[in-house]
Amino acid sequence: MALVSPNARVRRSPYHEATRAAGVTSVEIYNRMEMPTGYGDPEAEYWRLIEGAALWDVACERQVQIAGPDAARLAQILAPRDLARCPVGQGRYVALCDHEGVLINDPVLLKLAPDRFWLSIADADIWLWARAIAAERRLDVVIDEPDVSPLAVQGPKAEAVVASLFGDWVRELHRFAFRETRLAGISLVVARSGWSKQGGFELYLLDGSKATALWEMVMEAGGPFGIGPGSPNDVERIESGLLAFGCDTDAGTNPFEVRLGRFVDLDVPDDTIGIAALRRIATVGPVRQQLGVMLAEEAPRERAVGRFAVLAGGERIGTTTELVWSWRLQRTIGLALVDAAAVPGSAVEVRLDAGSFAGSLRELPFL
Ligand code: THG
Repeated sequence: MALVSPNARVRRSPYHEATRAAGVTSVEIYNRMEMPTGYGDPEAEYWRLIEGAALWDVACERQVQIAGPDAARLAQILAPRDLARCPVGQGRYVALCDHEGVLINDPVLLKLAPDRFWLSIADADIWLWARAIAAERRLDVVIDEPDVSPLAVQGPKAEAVVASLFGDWVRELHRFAFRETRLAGISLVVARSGWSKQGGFELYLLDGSKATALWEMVMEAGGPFGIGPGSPNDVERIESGLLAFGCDTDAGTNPFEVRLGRFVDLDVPDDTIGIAALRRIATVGPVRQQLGVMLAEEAPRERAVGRFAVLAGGERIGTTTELVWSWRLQRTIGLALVDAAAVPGSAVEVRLDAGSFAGSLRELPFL
């Protein structure tokens, strides 16, 4: 197993011992923390997510906590989505943008109290941004990273697993709704969320020293449902059209290009960062769009992470961002950022290291 050299800049997840014991074989670095990415059998891990229940260490989804009298104001300044009617106990998927309307993160925002929010962030330093904006606008808030470590239970059987631990009330939670509770003395937040379209929950552990205990309790409760270890799954997320910030986006991507327009409210207050730029882009239309790409049947099973040219009629129209082999579709599929004029269904050519392959553009999601 390739190991990351230990150093204080790359943090270990509090679930480290549990995932080691479960046989983790690879990790990536996300928010400067190790995130498990595999346990040695990608296909079994995929089918567990599609048909059963999977347990993911996603402690790297760190929480940027905004607390204090101006917390709600700062949240609205940072997020171009109307938060005025967001109730306590509800999360919202938000497209954080810079002043030019460029996407800088796509966190789940959780409203814990009228004056306390978490931004459950994707891979980028948002505490830095939030503190700078708060200081420049002279807001009365405290911004820090609390000891909170999400553990995801995903898959069609996740609800049964989580209900067996916490009770049937979890079945009533709508997407991104959450509740603070305890499990055998462990404080946590239970939320209906997770980076898959197979359904599931996230348990935000509020005390990292209890990580192994929590992992083991979920594994035990999940035993009858065939639960097993897994990790955020590239194949499922591409089939389902979920965005991977930093993978599908670059330093110029705006939310409209990557299908996040439905999470942007153009009528938020004028002091929301990026809103003027977003209104302009919404008027003239984005220049690129995210579409699926499916390689022809003859193309090899490919996993290609990175930007490979996509051509139509010999002209370069954009790049792929990630290609994977889909076990359900039995094709190599992927995501691409292409000219806004490109049409789903049309033929393209994708230039990979292994050669040039024919394919077609597809509407997202694939499934
Ligand atoms: N859970 C938590 N934090 C996270 C993630 C998570 N932080 C990083 C990253 N994932 C954030 N990105 C996403 C991307 C998509 C979704 C959730 C988090 C998602 N999207 C659905 C969609 O786009 O169809 C639903 C959105 C909606 O209907 O509001 O679920 O996974 N804690």
